[in-house]
Amino acid sequence: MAEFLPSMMCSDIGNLQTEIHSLEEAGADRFHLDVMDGVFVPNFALGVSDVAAVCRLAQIPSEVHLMIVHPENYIHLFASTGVQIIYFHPESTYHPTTVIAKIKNEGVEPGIVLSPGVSVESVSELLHIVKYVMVMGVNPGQAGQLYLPYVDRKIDKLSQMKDEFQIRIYMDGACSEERIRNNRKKYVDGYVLGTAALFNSNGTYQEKIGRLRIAAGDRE
Ligand code: S6P
Ligand code: MG
Repeated sequence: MAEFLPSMMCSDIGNLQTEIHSLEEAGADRFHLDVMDGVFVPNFALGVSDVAAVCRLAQIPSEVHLMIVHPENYIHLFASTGVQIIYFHPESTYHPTTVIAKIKNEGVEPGIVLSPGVSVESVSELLHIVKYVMVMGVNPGQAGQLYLPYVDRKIDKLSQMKDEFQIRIYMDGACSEERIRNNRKKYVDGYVLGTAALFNSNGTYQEKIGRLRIAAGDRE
């Protein structure tokens, strides 16, 4: 069954508790929490206290997506919030394997995020030591962007490596109902849901996630 990961930077953050509750009722699997520093990407999103608040209020697990330079300096800070997975971009640090080791030492699952311009080949050594691989369908930094179709090739390539490396593949950015339906035959384990499928449109979260389950082939 595909996992659905609402991107909370797209939610109504002023009503966080209600949003969390409605999304959990609708069957969300994990909350996706974007952290931006204005340097690695030209934007700001959630901060440490927001991440901690979601972890405190939620029944389901959360994951943090660090879009910051030198993530190695902040692993302890984010691990202390209670997140289950810490994702970072390998190109945001000189030593990605040190970041992975730091995350593991905190008892948290490490994950890597591949921006559209980052190849599978350039992170192949890391695939031996992480299980969670997030492929971005847009450049990091903004919600509401158009999907970059050349990313399909990366999904196909990673899918072929899935058994060998025992990885789980996720997609972040422009994950629409149509994209989820088209990916049925691929090996994608889950989708970050932002404005393309879940937020800023009419209908309840229950209805929308229900439709996405059908699109993913998990429900008739
Ligand atoms: C983007 C960020 C994402 C977005 C989400 C937006 O830098 O990492 O997690 O919040 O993907 O989704 P959408 O459907 O608006 O592209
Ligand atoms: Mg993200």
